[in-house]
Amino acid sequence: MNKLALRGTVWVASDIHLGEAVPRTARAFYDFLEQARDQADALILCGDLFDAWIGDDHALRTPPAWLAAALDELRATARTIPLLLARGNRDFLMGPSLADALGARLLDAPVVLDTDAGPILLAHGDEYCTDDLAYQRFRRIVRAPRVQQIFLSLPLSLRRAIAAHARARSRQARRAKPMALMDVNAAAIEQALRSAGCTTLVHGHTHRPAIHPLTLDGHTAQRYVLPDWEFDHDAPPRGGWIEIDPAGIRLEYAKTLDPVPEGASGYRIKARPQD
Ligand code: LP5
Ligand code: MN
Repeated sequence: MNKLALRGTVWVASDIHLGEAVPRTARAFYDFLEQARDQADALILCGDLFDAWIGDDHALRTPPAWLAAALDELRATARTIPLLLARGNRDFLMGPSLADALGARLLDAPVVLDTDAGPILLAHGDEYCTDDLAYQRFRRIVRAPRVQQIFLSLPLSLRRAIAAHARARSRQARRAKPMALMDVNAAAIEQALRSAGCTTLVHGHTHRPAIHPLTLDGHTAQRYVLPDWEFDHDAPPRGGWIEIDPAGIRLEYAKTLDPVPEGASGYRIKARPQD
């Protein structure tokens, strides 16, 4: 099991799903990044930062405007505090070229974080949806190094078409799946915590933010689920993160500001003392 020591205040977010059709989500996320630079000692983005990632080359050679803006914001953050990127089921193809271009560090999750709030198992979370056999089969295929090597060797246009097809198939498959099937499996969670020697798990992916107490071999444990970010389509808007520091672990949600400060998204992620 990978381990990483991170001292001080660590913020963790996931499932922002940045893409060209979510400008308000991007704006709120950039507010979040600005505040992370002010208030955190390190930031971990724990998967599905991007709605789909088809290889570092397209991003670094000719990024579309939305992606160039996102890369600038991420680069500015990595210049200020350590920025760690873990992969999700949409952006598992993020690679070292992207990390290097951002000044960020790829984080090979699941990972045990040694923090001031104690040891924490951190994962994107899709690996724990073990009841979803079709997804786990898909995951095994697309995580295979040879499959990725072939995919990344394809022309960009073909990669875009395959990703669009996979997205369409996934949307269609999800409509036929019961919600419970697309959640984490309790036994998988217990096994993961037991193997990691942890009683705290932080993950995203399910878009079901919550703090779940559980009992693990007679000990109390907690499972924190990170919020997804959506400020463009659904109401009410949603976003949030986990804050880890010597005082413990807190699940924080984006708060809508009224009145909206000039030039801001209207969703001050965390009220500063002067707000
Ligand atoms: O992503 P989301 O939220 O819709 O649902 C996920 C699971 N689906 C996925 C698939 C992704 O959305 C696909 C987009 C990836 C883009 C980048 C990579 C492109 C290809 C890379 C090749 C190396 O993750 C969904 C879960 C759900 O979470 C809840 O946990 O249920 O799983 C599925 O829907 C899987 C389906 O059951 C089967 C999907 C078949 C897709 C066939 C694609 C063929 C092309 C693959 C090329 C190798
Ligand atoms: Mn996900």
